[in-house]
Amino acid sequence: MKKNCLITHVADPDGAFPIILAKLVFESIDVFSCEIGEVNGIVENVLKNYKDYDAIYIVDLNISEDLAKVIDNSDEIRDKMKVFDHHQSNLYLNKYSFIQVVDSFNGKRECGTTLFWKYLNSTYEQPLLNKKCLKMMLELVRQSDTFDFSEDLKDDAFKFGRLYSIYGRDKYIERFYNYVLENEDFEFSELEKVLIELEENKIKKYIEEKMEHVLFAKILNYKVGIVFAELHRSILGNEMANKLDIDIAIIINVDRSVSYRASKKEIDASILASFYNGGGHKHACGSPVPSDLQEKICTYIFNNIEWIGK
Ligand SMILES: [Mn+2]
Repeated sequence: MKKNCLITHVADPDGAFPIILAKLVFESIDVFSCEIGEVNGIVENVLKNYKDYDAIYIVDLNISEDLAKVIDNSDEIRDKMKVFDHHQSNLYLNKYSFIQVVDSFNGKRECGTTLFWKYLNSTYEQPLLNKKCLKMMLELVRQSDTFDFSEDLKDDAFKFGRLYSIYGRDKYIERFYNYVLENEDFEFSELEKVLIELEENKIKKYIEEKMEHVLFAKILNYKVGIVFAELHRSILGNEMANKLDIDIAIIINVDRSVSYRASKKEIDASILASFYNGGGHKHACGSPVPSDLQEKICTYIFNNIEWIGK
């Protein structure tokens, strides 16, 4: 029997839930989790072994147009590829038959997980996909990923997102995969409620501290606030965009990438992200950091530095 392949990202629950869904449906699955900047490289590697796979799914990420063209030129590879993405800046890739970019459907915003669920549910007979607890968790992921909140679920959506950092990615996936197998309704456990409260206090402190270190500048005529942070980038970005007198909040994670957040209607932060080789949504997007950034910082701090191998 052949395997399936799933390529998704490590950033948030919208990259984790596709793995849970795939585990519920497929017996054998190879999972590749990556950063935005790594997608094309990972896909190119996977394609070297495409004959091993029945299907190759890419969820909540997209590939470059050059790579899309390569795939489109091979009937054999194209038939195996399926891309599910909800990022507006990738809508133009819909011209490729194997790429599906949907921002919203019937007035409801989609996320990578919901698009993948719809595909799996309409293609495979797997009753687990329709369990009440799973549908509730998918809705919580969708709301926190798209900020398309409903009054009754907004709090729970935030709380469910907190569990991603509390458990850590692997444990989070394990916990909610097992949860679907063992439960009908979704409910936070008593322990989770306590942990969420502790985590929320910790995040509040972290955000307050970061807000004191914002640098103000202009880039491409946008008034920006820049901060260095590795954690809670979405919450921090929204806090900055809403509370500071800026057009775009920029959060640099030296290890990973740059995040952009905006809240004003007339501001499209993805223009700035695209200018620096990234992309995403109008109000939430990202771009890669230069690969030699950390070396450059070290050289700037330590003018006598000499590099030695590992
Ligand atoms: Mn997403």
